[in-house]
Amino acid sequence: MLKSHRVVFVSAIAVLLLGLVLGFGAACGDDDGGTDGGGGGSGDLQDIADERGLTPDDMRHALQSFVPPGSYDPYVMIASGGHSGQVLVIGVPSMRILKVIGVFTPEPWQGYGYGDLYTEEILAEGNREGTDLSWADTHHPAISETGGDYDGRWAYIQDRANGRMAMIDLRDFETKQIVAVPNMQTSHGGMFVTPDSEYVHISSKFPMAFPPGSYSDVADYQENFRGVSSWMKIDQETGQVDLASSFQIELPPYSQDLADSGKLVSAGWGFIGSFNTEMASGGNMEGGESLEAGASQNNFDFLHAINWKAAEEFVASGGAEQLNGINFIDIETAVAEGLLYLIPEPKSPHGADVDPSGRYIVVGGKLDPHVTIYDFNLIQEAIANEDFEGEDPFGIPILSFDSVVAGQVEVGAGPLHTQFDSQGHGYVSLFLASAVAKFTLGEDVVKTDEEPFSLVETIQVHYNIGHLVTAEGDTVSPDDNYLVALNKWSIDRYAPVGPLHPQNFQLIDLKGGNGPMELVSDTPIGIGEPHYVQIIKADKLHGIELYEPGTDPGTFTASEFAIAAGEERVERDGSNVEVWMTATRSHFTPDILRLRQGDTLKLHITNVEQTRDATHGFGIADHNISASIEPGEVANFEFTVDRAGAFNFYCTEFCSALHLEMAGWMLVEPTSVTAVGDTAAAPVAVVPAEEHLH
Ligand code: RUQ
Ligand code: CUA
Repeated sequence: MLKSHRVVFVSAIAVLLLGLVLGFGAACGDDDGGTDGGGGGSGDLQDIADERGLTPDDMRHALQSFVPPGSYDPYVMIASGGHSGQVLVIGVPSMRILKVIGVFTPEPWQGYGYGDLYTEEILAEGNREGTDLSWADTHHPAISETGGDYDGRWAYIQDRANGRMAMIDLRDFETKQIVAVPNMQTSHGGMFVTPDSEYVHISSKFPMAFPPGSYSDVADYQENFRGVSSWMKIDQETGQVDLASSFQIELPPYSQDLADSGKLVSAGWGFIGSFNTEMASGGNMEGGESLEAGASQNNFDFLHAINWKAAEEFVASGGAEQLNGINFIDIETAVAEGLLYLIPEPKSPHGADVDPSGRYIVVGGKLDPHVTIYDFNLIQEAIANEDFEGEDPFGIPILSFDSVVAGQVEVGAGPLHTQFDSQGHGYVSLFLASAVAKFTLGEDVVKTDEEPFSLVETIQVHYNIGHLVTAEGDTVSPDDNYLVALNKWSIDRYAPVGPLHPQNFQLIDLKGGNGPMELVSDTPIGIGEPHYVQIIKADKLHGIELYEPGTDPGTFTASEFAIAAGEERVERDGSNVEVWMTATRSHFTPDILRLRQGDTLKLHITNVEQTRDATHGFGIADHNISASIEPGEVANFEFTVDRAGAFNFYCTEFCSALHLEMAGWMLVEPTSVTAVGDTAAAPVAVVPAEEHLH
């Protein structure tokens, strides 16, 4: 991939130079072109650059990120959509948004949560008892892996705000499952998958009052609040989570933070950072200090090291309890079984990232200018030698800091998250410095002649970077070409669109890991605040072009409600009306639905097309119903018509020349009509709907 990227790049440069020499493009007209600086009017490439005020660097950057019309990006980014509750799909290097996937928030274009039954069921599954959520704060997506490499089958994303997770099928890029994770109110650590997608991990952000469902004052934080680390079992056929085979490990009431999966040498382990080991709980108007101050006292918080493989065996042996439908291992048991250890991490840590070799775990310190790099082999030795510096208030052994640290690198102010290339480099985001710092890991993985554990170079970004990502950066074999900085603030980078500014994704060229890093492009993201993203090689994705005829997209199997053209029918049984409808360019059959006020309508619509992109929408006026019925798909609706009237329905996708004509009527006859002059409502005979229907 890297090679072909280089070939494309080199040939693009060649074309540019050729263009400059030959002045080609002159065929488009040899005039002076536009004088308004708008560009595009004139022939010679240098003229275009001059007119638009582009420097040679700008021109090179344009070529580095340009993907010609009709060509595909070599990479696809699966990005969190932040508090939009959605997931974004973005091409790299063009940074073109390909799709916004409806996940936790209803999405009308995709007909997600607007009457279509299977999507409404998915959204409803995410509601814990007594809740009715229609948003989420999506943070960290995880693409499924085989052998530690992305395999392009499924993606997972968690809801920071509500302790939930969702699964997206990367065949149709649609959400198939939302799980309200038991015993967890908020979430942060994860999502990450284990190297063969055995589990997808999610841990709590803030601890919750335990047992779940109980009340406790935060004055009793240490006694009554707990966090959890959840290992959600992935069904290898569907990619969905099987709650009954999943398990949780109880954690102390610290704020568990970013987390990552071990791989290769560290396979079978997971790592979760934390802050607020002070167990502060706020109270700044009650004579206490704010949470922020209380949680920043200690010089060290704890990286949690979890042996999930051993925990899995413990659960299989029947050792776990049950807590709200999930296998549950309490702290005491986890300690006794050697499943849980703590490792000191300096000053308000953030980020916990395992390098491609699986040996190094890199932690940033929000209030410390260093990244701290732990060695998994040393961690194993310290555990074997019981090299502990004590235990925390919950009896969890704390490994001695000096025995497990491989190195520290001073990288700059506010290090958060680290990504990797294949050359033994880490790239860490510096929130306070608004920069990305590149550093080296241990000598066993450094493939250059740079010093191990040293700062290589830094590049400025704009501004306040949170996460960053390299292509295939969470796998055992990252690529060395692209890095994207996910900046929280854009300040002055875009035309003002009011006081709420977009986030800014900046594409950086890594030059094969050999640097110097070069800023290539800015992309505004005006859809919530994305946190993490992953970038996968596009050729690992196998998105389908069409559904097989009559598919239920919820299960990817044949729908029992599918019909072929000519099989349309209407059946009435008392006040229950069931309609099997087809959609094709450019009509619905039937195109009149005759109902009586109070009827319950079950409507099944099959899109009988098998032409790529021939999607039909379905919207009914005044009913909050919007469906997207892709070729081959069957969509189902059920609702009671409680208002009389003649309601127009139509195809919401511009599908054909006669798309505007692709419409019909839902006629809901009143059950009673008040005649003019009547003083009281009197029932008036209406034509029985059956007579119309059959
Ligand atoms: S965490 S930057 Cu979820 Cu760093 Cu967002
Ligand atoms: Cu079908 Cu427009």
